[in-house]
Amino acid sequence: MTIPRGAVHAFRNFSAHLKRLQRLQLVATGSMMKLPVLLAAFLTMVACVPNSARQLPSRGTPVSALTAPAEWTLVWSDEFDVDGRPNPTNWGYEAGFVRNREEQWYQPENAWCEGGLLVIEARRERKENPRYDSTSADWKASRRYAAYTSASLVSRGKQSWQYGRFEMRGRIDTRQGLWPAFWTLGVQGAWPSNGEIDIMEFYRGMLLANVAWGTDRRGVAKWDALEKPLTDFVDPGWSEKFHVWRMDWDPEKIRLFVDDVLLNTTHLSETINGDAEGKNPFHQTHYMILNLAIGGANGGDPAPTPFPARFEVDYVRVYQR
Ligand SMILES: [Ca+2]
Repeated sequence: MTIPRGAVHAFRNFSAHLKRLQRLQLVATGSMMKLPVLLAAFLTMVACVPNSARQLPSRGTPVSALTAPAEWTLVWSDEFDVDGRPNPTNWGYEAGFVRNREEQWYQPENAWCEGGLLVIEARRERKENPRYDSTSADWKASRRYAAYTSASLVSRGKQSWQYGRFEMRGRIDTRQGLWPAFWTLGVQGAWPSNGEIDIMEFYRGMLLANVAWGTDRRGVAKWDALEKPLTDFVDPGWSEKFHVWRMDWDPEKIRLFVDDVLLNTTHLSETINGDAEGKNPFHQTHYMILNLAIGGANGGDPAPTPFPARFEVDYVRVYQR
């Protein structure tokens, strides 16, 4: 239990008051009567401390105590400090087979909070596809089973932000077949005309720091792509460590960093969709996705890799100026 700061102040104030009374000889010093009187008075004063000062979280760091970088104000964060289900105010879930012909079946039970971290766990386990149809041309229906399960958390409809600093501290499993990501999509428009920003993405030995927007062909993106091989970091222990991925996004540009190393800069003067509408998808709010995909179009073959695999997230924070 934490003693509320307000209660400490109250006790100090009460002690000072008691000393004044003693000086006036209105309270007999050394009297056994003093203790219950003192306790009763103290408890009365504690009861008067405002609720806001008393109900500090029992664990974790209150948002107000986080140190915002100079010129930035913290506007939202999830510290994942409460064990159990991820906060439903912030996160919903993708379900089943979703994109890129990936191997995993997404389900909420592969994500939870534990010890201050969000854990997304990919497992090698068979899951029957309730949409299975052997005659279907759609890969999401033609597969009878998924050979893996995992989770994808989405802040769509819950938390979305336009411009600012987006920051994620996490640890990613970089073994073969794994494809973790922390990325954003614009709230309006069909992909890719809604705009995609890959703040953290990893597959086949590389970090990706990509921005994508629409072209004159439906479902075809224009990419400002950057690949950063992990070997560039010259650290054999890189994957065992936590790292900080960051986006600084303003009306002129998007800059993507890992551990303060700038990976990619995209100028928003160039990110006009090539479709008839010609919108710029980076002048709208974007929601966030945290997921651990397996295999599929880019992840590589997961077959030789022992499972489970985890993507752990210490926090996601959004700052604005
Ligand atoms: Ca945390």
